[in-house]
Amino acid sequence: MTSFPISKTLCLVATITAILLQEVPAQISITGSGFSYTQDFENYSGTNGGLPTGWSVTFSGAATYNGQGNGSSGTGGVWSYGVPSDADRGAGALRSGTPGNITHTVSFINNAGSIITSLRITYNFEQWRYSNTSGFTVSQTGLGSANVSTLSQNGSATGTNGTVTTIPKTLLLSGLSLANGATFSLSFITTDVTGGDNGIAIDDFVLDNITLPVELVGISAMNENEKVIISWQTASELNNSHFSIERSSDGAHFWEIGAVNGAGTSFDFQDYSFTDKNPLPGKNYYRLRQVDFDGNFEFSKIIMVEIDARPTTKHYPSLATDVINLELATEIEEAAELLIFDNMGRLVAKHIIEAGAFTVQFPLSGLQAGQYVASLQGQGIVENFRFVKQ
Ligand SMILES: [Ca+2]
Ligand SMILES: [Ca+2]
Repeated sequence: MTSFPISKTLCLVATITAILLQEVPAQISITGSGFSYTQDFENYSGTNGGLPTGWSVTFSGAATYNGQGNGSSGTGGVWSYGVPSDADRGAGALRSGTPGNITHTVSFINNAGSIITSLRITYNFEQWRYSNTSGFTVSQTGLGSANVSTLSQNGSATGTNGTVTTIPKTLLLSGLSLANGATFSLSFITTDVTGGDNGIAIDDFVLDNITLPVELVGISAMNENEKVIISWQTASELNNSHFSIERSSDGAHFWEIGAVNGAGTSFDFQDYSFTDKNPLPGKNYYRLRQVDFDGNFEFSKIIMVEIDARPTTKHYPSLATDVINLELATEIEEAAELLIFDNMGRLVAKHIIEAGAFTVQFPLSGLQAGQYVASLQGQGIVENFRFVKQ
């Protein structure tokens, strides 16, 4: 009997996982309210990868890079437009033939440490070759409902082959709420209604006028001789009417104890301080309420300063006959003394106030009619008041 070896066919199924590494375009980092970005494209080669950092280009058709030129060529694709031998370049495109839509995009990231509430975009639309209607349609991502359509240019410029026509475009976007860490981009999409040869370019792109809301960079409070000095600083301000200083004894219920004018709108550091001359014994919680001109407000964080719980006394009557009553604000922790001096400054009576006392009554027997000064003295306590014995 012939035996046939069992042939095992091992099918190695190779699963190939294609990992598509999608390149995230580098973003231009907005670092603060004084930030501005200018791009003149003077070093732009018009070749693949030659755009400045933060810029990218995409094609709806075939990618075509034509290098540098003055607009005399009707070849579709990306161009670094400029007059030969002139250093001035612009990032351009000519929508003709296979490239289809050519889109230049610039991307930014908010690293200002605060939300951005407004910014300005400026650029020059340049026409380098003209045969019919073409232009840039400008769109944005990441800026919410901000309308950037006025940055679009539908090609009414008529410059050709280096006799460039420039149309300055500018747009201030306000009312933004661009979070720290958020990104946004602007895209310049070439449009060509009838397919003629139209060369257009972006040049002298500027992003500036970054405004942040009132940006508190520090708040502190210190006890100086039983007064509390509250200090704070802002890095920038937008429409800042004033700061209201609020105090609380429990950290929950706050009352206004004063106000300090704001700087309005400022891009410089501003220093502020406020002195609470009558802090509460014990814990004092403070916060700032920053109020805009339109009434919108925002609270700072809460800070706490502790003041020694020294007794402040209530005493009555000031026209006394038999007794003086003392009410301490809090129970005293250690025994104190009440010294009574006559009009000549002579010590005429001394009473001990036991630790734990809250209300005390002192007899005035033995004192003649006249004016006296009572001095409450104990650990950390010195408090004088006058009274008259009738
Ligand atoms: Ca330029
Ligand atoms: Ca130019």
